[in-house]
Amino acid sequence: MKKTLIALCTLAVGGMSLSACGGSEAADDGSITMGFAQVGAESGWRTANTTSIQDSAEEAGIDLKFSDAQQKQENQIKSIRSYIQQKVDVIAFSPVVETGWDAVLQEAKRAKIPVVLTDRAVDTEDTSLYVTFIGSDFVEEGEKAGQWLVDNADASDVDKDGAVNVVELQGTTGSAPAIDRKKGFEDKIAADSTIKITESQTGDFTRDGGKQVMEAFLQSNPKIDVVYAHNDDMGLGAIEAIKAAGKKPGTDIKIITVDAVKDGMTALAAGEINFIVECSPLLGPQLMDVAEKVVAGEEVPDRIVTEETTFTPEQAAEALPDRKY
Ligand code: GYE
Repeated sequence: MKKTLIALCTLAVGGMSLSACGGSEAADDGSITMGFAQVGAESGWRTANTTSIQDSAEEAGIDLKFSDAQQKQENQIKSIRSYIQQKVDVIAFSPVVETGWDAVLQEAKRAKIPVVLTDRAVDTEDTSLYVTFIGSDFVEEGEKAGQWLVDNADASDVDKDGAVNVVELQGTTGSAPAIDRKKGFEDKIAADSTIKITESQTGDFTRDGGKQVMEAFLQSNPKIDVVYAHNDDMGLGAIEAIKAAGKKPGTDIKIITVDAVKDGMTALAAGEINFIVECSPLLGPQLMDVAEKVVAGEEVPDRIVTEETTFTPEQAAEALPDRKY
């Protein structure tokens, strides 16, 4: 399905720039201004994502206004409002949580500024509020993690008591990747009745959050066979907690994570993580390409899915020398 876009055309009259279609206004030199409202700097993934966006904007000659919301929705809303006031040509953002965006997106729509979602989705009935969503299929990522466990459950049950006890470190509560990675994982492990999620709490996608939640899990659970962390950073925090409890990560307790950033891949190659589902943060080039098309009034697909793979320890060791992030 394609969305037809209204061309955002500009007219230069007597040295002034007027917007012929109302709303957004390209600079006189024809260059594009993008306002980007980033989630924060919570993880290695996010840092790589920010670098990708900044580098690709520079390469494309797009003037980027960038803000870091420190994982707070109200900060992202403020940034988006300020981009509307500044009459940028296009707004892009990675919504920290799924719900609560309709009002500000209506304001952007009224100002005729197109909005591109990157990385995370919003939950709204009105899909006319954004042009397209560029990012991963998080349900599929959760499914890949769950399928690996179903296929390797025997090896994960270190006590051989017939039960595979999984603790889950969830991403930010209410965020698309936390909701979808949980769902995909649960759907797959349902095929094996010996696998049970015994604990599930948010570590907010941070290393410190993962460490603290894992410390609490270790204290209250005598038998943990598997950690499923919604990102590498929380898995890396869990590794610290497991070591501090005198156990061997990857051996005494199996660890499955999502992302495949360099630190995660290093721990995987060293056998401290057992399996990583890749989630690519390199969304910058696609975003700039889409922004150029949207501002030019061209059609773009309403969903652009990122291609990604999975890694075992051997595959991580092979991929690491060329890993850029
Ligand atoms: O997996 C995590 C980050 O939204 C896909 O956010 C992104 C997630 C990523 O903090 O590391």
